[in-house]
Amino acid sequence: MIRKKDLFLPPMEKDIVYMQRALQLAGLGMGYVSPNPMVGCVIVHNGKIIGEGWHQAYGGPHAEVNAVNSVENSDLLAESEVYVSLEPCAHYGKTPPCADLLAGLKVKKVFICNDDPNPLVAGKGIQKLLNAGIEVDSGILKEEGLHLNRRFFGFHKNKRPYIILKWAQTADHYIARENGDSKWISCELSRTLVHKWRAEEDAVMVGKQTALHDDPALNVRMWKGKDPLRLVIDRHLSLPAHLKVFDRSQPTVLYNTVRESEEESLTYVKCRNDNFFQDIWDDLYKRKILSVMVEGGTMVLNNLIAIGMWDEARVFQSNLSFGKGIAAPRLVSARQLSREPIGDDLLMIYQNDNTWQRI
Ligand code: AOF
Ligand code: ZN
Repeated sequence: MIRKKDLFLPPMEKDIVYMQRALQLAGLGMGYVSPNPMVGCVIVHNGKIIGEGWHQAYGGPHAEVNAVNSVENSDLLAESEVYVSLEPCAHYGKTPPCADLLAGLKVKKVFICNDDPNPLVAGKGIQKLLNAGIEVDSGILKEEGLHLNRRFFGFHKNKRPYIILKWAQTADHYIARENGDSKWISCELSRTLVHKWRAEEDAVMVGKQTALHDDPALNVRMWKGKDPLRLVIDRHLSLPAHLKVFDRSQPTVLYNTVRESEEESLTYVKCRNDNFFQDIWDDLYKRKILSVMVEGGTMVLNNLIAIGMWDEARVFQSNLSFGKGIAAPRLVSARQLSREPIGDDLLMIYQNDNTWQRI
């Protein structure tokens, strides 16, 4: 919470601090609001925060509504400044337009972090505020906002999900032993973190070999959150039915070149052999899947790296050495964003410099 000290901040610095808070609140929606963006809102009266809110669940009230409802003395609203991390919406969707709400309250000024790429909103939300005589300042902490909602912005711009590659490698850069066994390279804390990530992304993907040899459940067990959509690549539909990915415990899509069908929570999507991945992204775009975490194996990871079809990579490096085995993927056009210890491992996060410019 920002308290007394904000009274003494110069204007620009105060705007940054309040927008930082709006972005922090927005982040609380992670894993619950997709395919909507994460949005936070802070209402300030005379240098004091009098209301806060964020978009908490898909289909639920928007950030501005929650923030306005949290204000105890609504008489203060007309004298208040509003900091919202996304351009207030201008359309009747699951809720009425937030721009109308703020315009009706006749708030003093609205500070915005990012414009909304949604064609129903883009520019129209700001215009509604201006038409109501409300001052608008947009673009505050724009880069931070783009990063927070990189899945949402990337999805709308590129018309495909945001793709996160994830793998664990040994200190000597092997992803598996010679027999394909890749279990237990990373430590328990790293594996827990992967479960948190699964709850944050809309879908997780594995290739045939990983589904077969590791038999992963691809659900969220070591963390609290929703299970992602499971995506399995099995071009010739040769995977045996006893595998966990077929247990119907959570929605699963099998991408193949053989058939198209839907039974219970198991969906088969037929892709063209020569356009396999593009067909997958097109299908996921239609399903409004904003993000996919690719959990292996080596072939899928290497294929995606070779065609430059990834946005972010999260690589755990353990202190084990195998001496020989299957080489870990090597990223191309990668820029390291961070490097931090996770238990006994080192976690390195990279972004793809080529696709990042397009977000
Ligand atoms: C806002 N504040 O907190 C969010 C906004 O279906 P609906 O009614 O929930 O509308 C979803 C769209 O509204 C979404 O695609 C995006 O353009 C915008 N999200 N806008 O003013 C919010 N979450
Ligand atoms: Zn809204």
